[in-house]
Amino acid sequence: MTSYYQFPSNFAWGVATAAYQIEGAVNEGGRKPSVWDTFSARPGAVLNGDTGAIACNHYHLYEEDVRLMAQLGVRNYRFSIAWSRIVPDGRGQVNEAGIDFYRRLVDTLLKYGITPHATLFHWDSPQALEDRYGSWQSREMAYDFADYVTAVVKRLGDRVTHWMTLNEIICFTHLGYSHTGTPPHAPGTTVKTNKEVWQTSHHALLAHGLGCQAIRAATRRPCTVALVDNPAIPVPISETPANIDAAFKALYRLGTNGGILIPALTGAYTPQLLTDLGADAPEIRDGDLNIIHQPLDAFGLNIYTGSYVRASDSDRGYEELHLSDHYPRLNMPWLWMLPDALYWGVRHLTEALGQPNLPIFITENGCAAWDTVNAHGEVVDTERILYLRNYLRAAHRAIQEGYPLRGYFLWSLLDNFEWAWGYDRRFGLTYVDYDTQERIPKASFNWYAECIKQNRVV
Ligand code: GCO
Repeated sequence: MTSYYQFPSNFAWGVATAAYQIEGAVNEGGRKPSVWDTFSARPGAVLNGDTGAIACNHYHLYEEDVRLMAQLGVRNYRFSIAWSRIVPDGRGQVNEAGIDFYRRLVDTLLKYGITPHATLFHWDSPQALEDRYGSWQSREMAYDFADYVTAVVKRLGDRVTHWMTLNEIICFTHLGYSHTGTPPHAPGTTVKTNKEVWQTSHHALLAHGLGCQAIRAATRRPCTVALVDNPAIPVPISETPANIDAAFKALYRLGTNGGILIPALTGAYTPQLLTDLGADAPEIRDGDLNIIHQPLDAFGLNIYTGSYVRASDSDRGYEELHLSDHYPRLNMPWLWMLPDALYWGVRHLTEALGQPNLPIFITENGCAAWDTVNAHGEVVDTERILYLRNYLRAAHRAIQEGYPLRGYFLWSLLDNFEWAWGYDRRFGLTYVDYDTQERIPKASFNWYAECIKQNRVV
């Protein structure tokens, strides 16, 4: 019998989480507040007044959670390190108790044969730096980030060799500071001009570049360094040469790609973006683009959805197609079911950006479904299986066609604190009963375990 959708034997199967979304224990082990503690405490900022104060209590239950991963069969785990556990005031004194937590976690992972992939920043910046200079509004943030990275890599670089600098720059810059953006994101500061918004993402790019340099300078072992981004992914409405060409053009312009993905990978902002922004373009100092454009060992793509485009006679050469209210969605307003985005995301990086040898990891993919525990104590999340199966088939296609897709981290191991949506939206393979902290593997957990076991989409 033929086995369909078989993956290469060295394909890296994994799951992903982030510190503030799962750890809880916000006042323990010397941790000080992050902007997300402050933001979520503000009435009306987060749905139902939820905060990450307890979350999945992973800080205490990490051993149980690593056992869950072992049961799932993943050999790779992407998690994030909380800056304010390591350097509670944002700069200065290193808190060794914070390091110890991640050392315990990493050692447990290694004991179970699971490779740790650490993200150094997943949105929870120290409140102290928000108070001092407005976090990403200041260029100083990039330098403080690099010092924090040095502190981490010096201490954990003997056992962690896969590093990711920043997660999804657009979310903690444009969605955090934009005067037009909704929903609000931490820290909820509304700056006055679009130029100031673009300045925050420019500072984040600078932090990425300085962070890469800091990792390479501090590591004691050979390691890999990556950036994790969630670019807007143009998907040709049909695969004609003209529509494919339109999608390649759109990659440089859609969303904020031209000022985040493109400079990170090519060393230059999309020129037309800067022209269009005019006086709203960020200040880019001499040498910044060289710092930002660091050689990378891998690139992490978070892909949940995409945008359909087709060829057009306009100056841009493409047209973005509107999705109607009837287009299938999972349980988030932005979560359009668009599996081909995964294939196109990989292909765009390789082809449109001309990086044939850059290993690509899907660092997040997953969905919120409408999970409930049934009378038998089960969560039968068939919508999630439908979603994942189709996205993994698109991943398979990319590999079949020779694109360098090396691994996949499903978001997420557990239901968790979904930012401004609090605990209302569940993205986990494992259901979390927040009253008891009981973990209940969903049907999708068993489905994914079988995919990993058979090394194919089942
Ligand atoms: C991200 C987010 C995750 C979200 C997930 C679902 O990196 O996009 O960081 O933290 O929980 O994307 O919205």
